[in-house]
Amino acid sequence: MTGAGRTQVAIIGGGPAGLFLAHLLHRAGIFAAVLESRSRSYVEQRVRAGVLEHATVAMMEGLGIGVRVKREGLVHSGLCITDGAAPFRIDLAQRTGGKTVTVYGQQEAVKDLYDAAQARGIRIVFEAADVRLHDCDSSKPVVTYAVDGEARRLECDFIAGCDGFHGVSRASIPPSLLAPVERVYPFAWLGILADVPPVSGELIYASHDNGFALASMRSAKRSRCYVQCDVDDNVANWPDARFWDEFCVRIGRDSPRGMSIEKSIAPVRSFCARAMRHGRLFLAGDAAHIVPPIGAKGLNLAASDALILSEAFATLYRNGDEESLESYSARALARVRNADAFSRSFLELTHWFPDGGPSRGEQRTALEHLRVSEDAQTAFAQNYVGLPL
Ligand code: RFL
Ligand code: PHB
Repeated sequence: MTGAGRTQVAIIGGGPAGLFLAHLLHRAGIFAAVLESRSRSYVEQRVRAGVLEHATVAMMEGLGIGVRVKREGLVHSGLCITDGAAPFRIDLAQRTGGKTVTVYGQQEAVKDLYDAAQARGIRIVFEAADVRLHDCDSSKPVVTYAVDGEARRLECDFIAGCDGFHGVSRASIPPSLLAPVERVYPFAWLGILADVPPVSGELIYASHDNGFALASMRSAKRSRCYVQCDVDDNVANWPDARFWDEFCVRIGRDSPRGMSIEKSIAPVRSFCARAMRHGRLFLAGDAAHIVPPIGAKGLNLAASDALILSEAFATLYRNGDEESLESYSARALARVRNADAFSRSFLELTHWFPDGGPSRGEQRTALEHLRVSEDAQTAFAQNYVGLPL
């Protein structure tokens, strides 16, 4: 075995969770190395999240990587919900004492995190193949991997598993501890990206007899739009013309249309590990939990996990106190459960359920309640902009 190395925290995965953690640790003077299985350009081009909570933007600014998100991000102080006929607006800022969200593509945030990591000399290994975790429950964990066919070994004090839902880290937590709670919904989201101006300056969430639709954006010239589709549907069944027709029916108005530059189907699921730690391995982000995308919480939870974990490591390295490491799972999971409950109730308000879910009548009643009740709008807005860290 060649290429041995050592660091304090070995971070597996260079998505938002791993990159935020690497920067937070760097700021705390803790050495970390990130092992990412893909190339940098692949990760930077993966179309994912779009909505950043105010606390996530504040974290980026605090880390000195907030210049572009402040300049190019679109600040949203409200959003629209419609049942296709009677749209209403929820004023996020008014109901939360001035808080807003920022629409800024995940790829852009990831680009900013990589650029700053490079400038700060944070170690990132791209295209790390065959990443394996060893001895996580000992005092000397090790990660092995290969680059260009050459085997390497990284010794460390701790491993942070930030490798997303399909990564390898979670498998190192014994099933009896992990004991995840999982729910797979009987539908998926078909999303497209198109270089046409968004149909509205604010996001529109539509609950229609045909199913859910969401009008979002990435800039004043680029739209990001979704429709609920069957769980086993295929993008080949959705030529652009069909997509736009159905999208317009569901949101209840006409929209600028254009050729899609990306089109993909993502399942809607909820998954939550009961424990995010085993010995010296800590999970963060999608590696430990997935929430339905409607609440726009996944990337924000990845950022808050990274913050809570970095604080625990900083306390340990500063004064040897392990208590905050022990409370990491509980602190992080409290936020996740809240985000999952919010996303699930928003899902039940807006999606067509083939069976076992709320009826249209129940959804209409709940939508009407949200339309007229100030308390319901305040609770919704507080959850949407994100609870304090
Ligand atoms: P990621 O982003 O999946 O990154 C994990 C990284 O680990 C790498 N990896 C490995 N590296 C080394 N060895 C291995 N064996 C590895 N296996 C994997 C991967 O290549 C990758 O680079 O997880 P992370 O960092 O936890 O970040 C989570 C977020 O990406 C995710 O929660 C969000 O995208 C969810 N999400 C949204 N979140 C929001 O906060 N706001 C939104 O508006 C929002 N919209 C969305 C979303 C997710 C969606 N989909 C695709 C389900 C909209 C959609 C449609
Ligand atoms: C997105 O723009 O990708 C997006 C926006 C709002 C959501 C989910 C996804 O609730």
